[in-house]
Amino acid sequence: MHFTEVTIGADLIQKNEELALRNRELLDNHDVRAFSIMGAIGSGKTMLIEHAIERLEGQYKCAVFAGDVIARYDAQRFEKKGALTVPLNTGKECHLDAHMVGHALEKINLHNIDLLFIENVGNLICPSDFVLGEHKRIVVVSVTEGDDTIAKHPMIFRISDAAVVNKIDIAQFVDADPDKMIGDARRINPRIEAIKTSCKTGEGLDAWITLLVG
Ligand SMILES: Nc1nc2c(ncn2[C@@H]2O[C@H](COP(=O)(O)OP(=O)(O)O)[C@@H](O)[C@H]2O)c(=O)[nH]1
Ligand SMILES: [Mg+2]
Repeated sequence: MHFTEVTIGADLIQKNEELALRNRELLDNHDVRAFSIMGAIGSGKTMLIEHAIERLEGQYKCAVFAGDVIARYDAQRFEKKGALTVPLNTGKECHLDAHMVGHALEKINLHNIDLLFIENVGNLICPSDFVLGEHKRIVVVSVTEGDDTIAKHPMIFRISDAAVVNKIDIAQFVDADPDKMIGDARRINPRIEAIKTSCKTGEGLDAWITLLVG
């Protein structure tokens, strides 16, 4: 039997990287700093961005690309906070890619923006391979996913610049050790900035803001 092998993945990822470079150039030309916010479903990505918009109001003009299977729910939350928002429906796709982000960039006036948050689809696997043109890749997990969740998903922590362990206010109720999670992230990626936060009590939110604009 004769096989012709086709490697689709590598082509796709290379094409994505080219488009991401274009996005990055566009952002740099307009002095816009972009954050990719990745992480599990329900880990607190949207809420962390909401806090950032609130705390940075008056100092930085923020925009958000709300990426989700159905994006309007988070998009409405960001709009309520006064941020320029573009919902990005991914349908069956489990991650954003540079092509989608490129189109979203065409929809906004970059002259009016200082910071751009790109909330990715909630999961710890698919977004790893797809750079978007962002300046900083941030992965969010919460204690409710189990304190072994970082050890079980090393790849996304390897490629991220920062990790946020959120919902520390309820760690004791789910038998999770946030310090173990921080330790796992640093073991997997010694260069990672790792912080603990609670969007409910406000603990760690100063560090969250420093991580963004410090
Ligand atoms: N107790 C607690 N709940 C939180 C915290 N952060 C977010 N939540 C809740 O977790 C749920 C999911 O948050 P959301 O920001 O929508 O998560 P996303 O899916 O990652 O965007 C919401 O009900 C939030 O109120 C936190 O620090 N502590
Ligand atoms: Mg969300």
